Amino acid sequence: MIERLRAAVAELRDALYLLLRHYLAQDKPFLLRSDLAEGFDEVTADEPGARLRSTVAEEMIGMAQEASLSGPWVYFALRPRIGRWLYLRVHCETLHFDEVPTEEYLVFKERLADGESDEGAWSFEVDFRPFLRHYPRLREVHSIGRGGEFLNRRLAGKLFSGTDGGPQQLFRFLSLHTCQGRQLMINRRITGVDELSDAVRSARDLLASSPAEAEWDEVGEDLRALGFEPGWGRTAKRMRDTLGLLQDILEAPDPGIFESLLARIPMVFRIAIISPHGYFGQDNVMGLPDTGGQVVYILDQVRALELEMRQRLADQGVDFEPEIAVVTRLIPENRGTTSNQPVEPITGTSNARIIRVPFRTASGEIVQHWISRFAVWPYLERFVLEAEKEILAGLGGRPDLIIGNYSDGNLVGTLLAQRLGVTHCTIAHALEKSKYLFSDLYWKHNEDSHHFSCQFVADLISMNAADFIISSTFQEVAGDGSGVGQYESYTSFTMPGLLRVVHGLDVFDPRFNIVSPGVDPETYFPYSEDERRLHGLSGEIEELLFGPDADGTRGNLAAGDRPIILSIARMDRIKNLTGLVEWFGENERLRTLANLVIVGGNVNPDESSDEEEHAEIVRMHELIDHYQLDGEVRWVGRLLERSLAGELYRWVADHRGVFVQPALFEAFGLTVIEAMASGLPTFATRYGGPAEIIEDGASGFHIDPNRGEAAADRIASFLESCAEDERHWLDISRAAVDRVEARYTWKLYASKLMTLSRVYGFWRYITSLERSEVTAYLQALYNLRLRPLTRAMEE
Ligand code: UDP
Ligand code: LCN
Repeated sequence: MIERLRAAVAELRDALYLLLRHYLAQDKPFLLRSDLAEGFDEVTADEPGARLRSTVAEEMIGMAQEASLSGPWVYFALRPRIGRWLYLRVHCETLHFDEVPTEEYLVFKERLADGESDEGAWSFEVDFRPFLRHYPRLREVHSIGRGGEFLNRRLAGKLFSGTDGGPQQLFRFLSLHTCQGRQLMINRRITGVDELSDAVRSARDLLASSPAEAEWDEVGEDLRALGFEPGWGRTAKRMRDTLGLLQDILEAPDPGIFESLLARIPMVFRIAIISPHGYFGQDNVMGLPDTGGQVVYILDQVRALELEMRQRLADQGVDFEPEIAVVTRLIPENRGTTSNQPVEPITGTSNARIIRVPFRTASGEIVQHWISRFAVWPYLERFVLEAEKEILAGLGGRPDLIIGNYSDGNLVGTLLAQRLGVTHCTIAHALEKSKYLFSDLYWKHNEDSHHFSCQFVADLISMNAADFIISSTFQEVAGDGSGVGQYESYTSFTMPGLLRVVHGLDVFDPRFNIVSPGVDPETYFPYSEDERRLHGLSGEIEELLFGPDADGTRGNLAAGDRPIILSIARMDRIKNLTGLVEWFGENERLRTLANLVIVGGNVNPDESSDEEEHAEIVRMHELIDHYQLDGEVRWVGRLLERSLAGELYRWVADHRGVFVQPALFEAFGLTVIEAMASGLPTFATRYGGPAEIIEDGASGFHIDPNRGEAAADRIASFLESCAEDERHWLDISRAAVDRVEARYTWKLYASKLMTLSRVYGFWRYITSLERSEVTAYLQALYNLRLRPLTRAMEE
């Protein structure tokens, strides 16, 4: 690129000069992708600028994510392809282009944001590249997020072909497994690989002559004499199959067979899932501050994991009831929830429970009230120590897997996993860094309210410490052709005066795995499955939609026969419910076609304790007044129980309505898959997960929340075409249901996660994967950067 740019300068000199002057004339230190594209369009509207069209200069602007400007210099951050970055600078007088190292680009940004100072010269620079030198790395974009698959292929090949003594290592690994003090898989009679091969042969012969359904009681004694223990299968047939997988591997290793064998090894009996912030409970918590989809996700995840673990153990003939603990914060001032109870069994499971551990002050007193997720940092170390004891006692032993959630849970998970030596996975749910523009560069501006200093350093630590990372979508990791992925935004960034991250994360890292969440099929199922419907709730739904405008609701739908445009969300600014009301208010066509129903927030601003929510509530009232929407909008300011929400989606579908998710950005968007699973045509933001969940025009529609008019027009045109021909509605509805059934189910999720935990658990044992070096570096980062920050918050 740089050579082509240099070569083009002679011919395009005037036009390039104009473009750069145009950018500099905006007098802003930073221009975003959209600003750069707009500027390019303006300059190229006439000659001589028009000569830049279809040249390398246009290509460069097409790749640019950002420019940093301080005359005469313009620096560009280019993203030529997903996950690949290139930094250039150009002198606007000489038009000389140079490629610059990442560090230099970051230093330039720091100067623009923070002014010239000597501080920059001594900045704490973080670079994880040296640790990755010998670490396997993906090459192809389409492999991103399929790390488990890749790692298994790559390492299995290496392990069994080289001098690493693969069979010997596998033998040692098989001898490791126990359950409640009982040996599993192989016992001490087998002392080496050759004996193992012989014993496998004999055991398979023996099992071939046993009845296929014979269990351990019948064949166990003979197998034990050969050196085997339970864990190979419940029935003789399955034991023989599993031994066959091992035999194949010892004969001629194949990564696929190897993964099948690993997936069967009884390795995961107990799991600890960490989610400290917010009100974590099973009832009456939705809509309380910091309490949303993450809670829904974890509770559904637990149920699915328990089923999957139980099934896998049973299939392998291991008699153990799996144990799962969700570890969260105990909040004495519980606001009508169970958040003050130390232990709460999780309904729909046999053995899973919520364990609550309080936050304590430095002097050991229990903190009584809720604390914003942005302010939890000083409490987490003490939480870790207390949680560790509770987990060990509650689970009756060490967990085999720790799953962290969100920045705080991921940090706690990291510290616990290090202390206990356990396989560890992280789930981000929503990375705040990409939600707020320049939240890294101008971190000091939000420090008192948001403490992004702690959050981003914590993210960096746990992302690099995790054995594997679960992401809900591809775009969460690596974005798409035009936008940067949420994880990708940690590749390099700077927080002036705190950290200069030259290389923080690599989206080609094989630790990333896309494992998408699902919907609870008992609650969210298609409107057409009439026999499963909760018909008893229809009175309550009609009251909710059409009952008198009372406490907790605003608006009364005058034309009750129109289809409904439904939106359900917490009332955060980013969810943009007020934006949707504004689009609706502005669009006469839409207003004559449908009613709008908003479920979220609280109609009474005085009942909101959250500043952002309060402002949104006030704005919502202003909009309804301004556009005089009381007869066309129904605002339900209370959160609905799941079963009622499920039936509401279906009721709206019965009446050929649609669902709209208008967020400015949505990390994943559980409501989107819930609505789709109910058969509701869904219009959802093109920023974030929904862009990947929905195939535009086929299983729903993408909308741009920054172009409300176009979004409202698109909804109106769809409703018009459905009024003319119902098949339009039916086609999208069917495709939405199919899409969710094929890709977003908890069953798929649990199966993938259980296989991954075994794959990474195995490789964690077999190779250190350079983790000891990186762990030492992370400990330094933790002690030298994060701890002082969290300590300072306490003073
Ligand atoms: N939800 C609910 N009742 C409500 C509003 C929301 O049960 O009145 C649930 C909703 O069904 C979804 C979750 O809250 O399961 C919101 O998750 P999402 O991923 O859409 O957004 P988040 O709140 O996590 O940002
Ligand atoms: C947090 C969010 O913001 C949502 O986009 C996700 O759907 C939810 O967590 C569950 O992962």
